[in-house]
Amino acid sequence: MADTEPALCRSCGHDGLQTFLSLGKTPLADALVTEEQLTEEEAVFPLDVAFCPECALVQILGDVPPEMLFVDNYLYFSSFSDHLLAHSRDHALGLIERLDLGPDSLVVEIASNDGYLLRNFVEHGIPVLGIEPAPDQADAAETAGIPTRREFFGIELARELVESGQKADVIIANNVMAHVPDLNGFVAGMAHLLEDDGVITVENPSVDELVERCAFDTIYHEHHCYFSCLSVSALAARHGLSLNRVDSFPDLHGGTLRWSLGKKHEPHVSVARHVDAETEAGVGGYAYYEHFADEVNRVERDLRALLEGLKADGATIAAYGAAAKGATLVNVVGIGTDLVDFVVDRNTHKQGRYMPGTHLPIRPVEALLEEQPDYVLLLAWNFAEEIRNQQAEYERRGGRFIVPVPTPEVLS
Ligand code: DWN
Repeated sequence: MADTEPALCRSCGHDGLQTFLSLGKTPLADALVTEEQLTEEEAVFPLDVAFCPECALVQILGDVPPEMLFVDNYLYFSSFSDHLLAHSRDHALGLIERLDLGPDSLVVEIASNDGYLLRNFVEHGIPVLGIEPAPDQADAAETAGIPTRREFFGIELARELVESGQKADVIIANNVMAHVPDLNGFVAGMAHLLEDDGVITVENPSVDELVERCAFDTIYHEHHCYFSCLSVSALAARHGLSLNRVDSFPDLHGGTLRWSLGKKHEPHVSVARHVDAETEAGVGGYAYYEHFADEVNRVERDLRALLEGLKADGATIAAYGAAAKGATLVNVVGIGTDLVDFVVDRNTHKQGRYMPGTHLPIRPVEALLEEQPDYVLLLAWNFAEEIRNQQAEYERRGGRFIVPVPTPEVLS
């Protein structure tokens, strides 16, 4: 997009987008740096967030090529969170029971990662198809017995699958619809691939939770969109799909909604409940977002002051979770090795690398007990309970965790 042309809404094409937050130019959140790359210049891209007054979609401006985001060195594996695995299992078992799925059904997951969710359907003898362009994750899925197409999903792949005789009874799209540059092609593809009485479930963190928790760190280049029931409903209707159910998971990824879509208009009472709540809160209007930047500046200021104060008092500080959100936080706030000595992460693919931008070294979680830093900044704050349970010994020895949002604070 040339600088002079107005950005168009990713959903409805409206040309009057209203920018309400600029996080500057930041490196790609999942582009963890190897030792050899430390001296190389990292690609940085603007991170500006806008609201569409026509369809209420919140979105970032500008696109980064998907291959840069999800193929070259994509290190996110879903199976490193017990909480997410349990959530996914509940989701699968609920669908199997509610839709009476069996050996004649087909369940398709878009962005199936390492098979973390589809494995539950395979265990029940239900045919599945994973769609995952990241090679290492696709390898892990196929090793787990999940047939996987290694490409990005869109209307073209949907047409190819239908022409080969495959239509889906269930399409699952968790943490992916927010990630696609061609949003309408993606939704049109799901509608085309879906059986007439089929169900699509889409999960993403909700934009109102992002604003209420000041979770600006969940804004990064792979997250093109930040959805509400209002914007999902408008997007779905454009492709002949009805928003038929909304389920809420406040403790997943900082507040996730699951939207169930179908070709039949059969709205559950949860739809009106959530839409009315969003309307009442003002999620469909610019005023809801216009002071968000001030809140972000407050968190940046207070977090930096907290860390600098602890360091001035001679404390040692580490961090937990080489998360994409952690990359946004350390780069926007400016948290380098002057404040934080290292980051720990359970994902073995991330260990030995460095955070993008500020180059915090990433180590195995055992380093917390080896080094016993005085404080640990929870970059993966969305898994605070799971991590604190896992690191009980660190806290028993006197270590303290810090959460960065909605207000930076040392946990007791
Ligand atoms: O959209 C996305 C969100 C939903 O998940 C993906 N594109 C990328 C990812 O974002 P993230 O990297 O911020 O997500 P997580 O899952 O919050 O990252 C947690 C990090 O913490 C992972 O690197 C795994 C790690 N972890 C750990 O080391 N020990 C996680 C848990 C639960 C643990 O016990």
